[in-house]
Amino acid sequence: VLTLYHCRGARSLRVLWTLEEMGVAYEPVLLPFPPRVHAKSYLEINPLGTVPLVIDGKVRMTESSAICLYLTSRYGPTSLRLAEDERDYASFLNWLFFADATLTYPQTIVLRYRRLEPPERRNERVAADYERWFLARLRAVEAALLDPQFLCADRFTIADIAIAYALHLADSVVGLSHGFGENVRAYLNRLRARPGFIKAMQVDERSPDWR
Ligand SMILES: N[C@@H](CCC(=O)N[C@@H](CS)C(=O)NCC(=O)O)C(=O)O
Repeated sequence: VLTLYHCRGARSLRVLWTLEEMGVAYEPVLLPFPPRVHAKSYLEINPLGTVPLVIDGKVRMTESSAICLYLTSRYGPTSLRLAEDERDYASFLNWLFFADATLTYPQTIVLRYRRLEPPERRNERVAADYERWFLARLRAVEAALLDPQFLCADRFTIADIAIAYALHLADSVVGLSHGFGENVRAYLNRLRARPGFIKAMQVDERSPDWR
């Protein structure tokens, strides 16, 4: 059975949510955050020290959006994925990559330099710069949701999971939801009401708390 290494609130929630939406069987391994400090033996399995890590037979993956894409092809067919000949396919791929590289990464800088570093290493100027950077990029999501309920193809897909996780992180961990527009706020609330998200959060809440 597929194994998912997860920490509370981490990007591995994207994978957890996808597994729950698809009804794929998995075994969660719930680690304290950051594992490289609080679960040192994890470095023997994943030298990067990061979550997610998915082990599925001979397959081993560490990038959250790529894992979601893998699951939809390996365990599909599923409406969570767009086929290459669908009209919004390019946009689907773009949101999937945008989610981590553009919307999640700057938040990790804010979190680190505002909260995680010891007080003498914190740097509010860096945190504020990256907060502004994140909120400026978020305008692309606000604009894309002006009309539709979902980001592509008028249906719920892993592009929504990837982006909604970044919004969930901003709201529940980093504390940046004051910058959300109305469309983004309503979208996140809608997606959080999905049974798949609720089930994923039940597993997430069993993970060690680090906040
Ligand atoms: N781009 C990767 C990033 C993975 C990553 O950095 N995960 C964070 C948690 S959200 C982590 O494990 N950090 C612990 C560390 O850096 O020691 C992804 O999308 O999965």
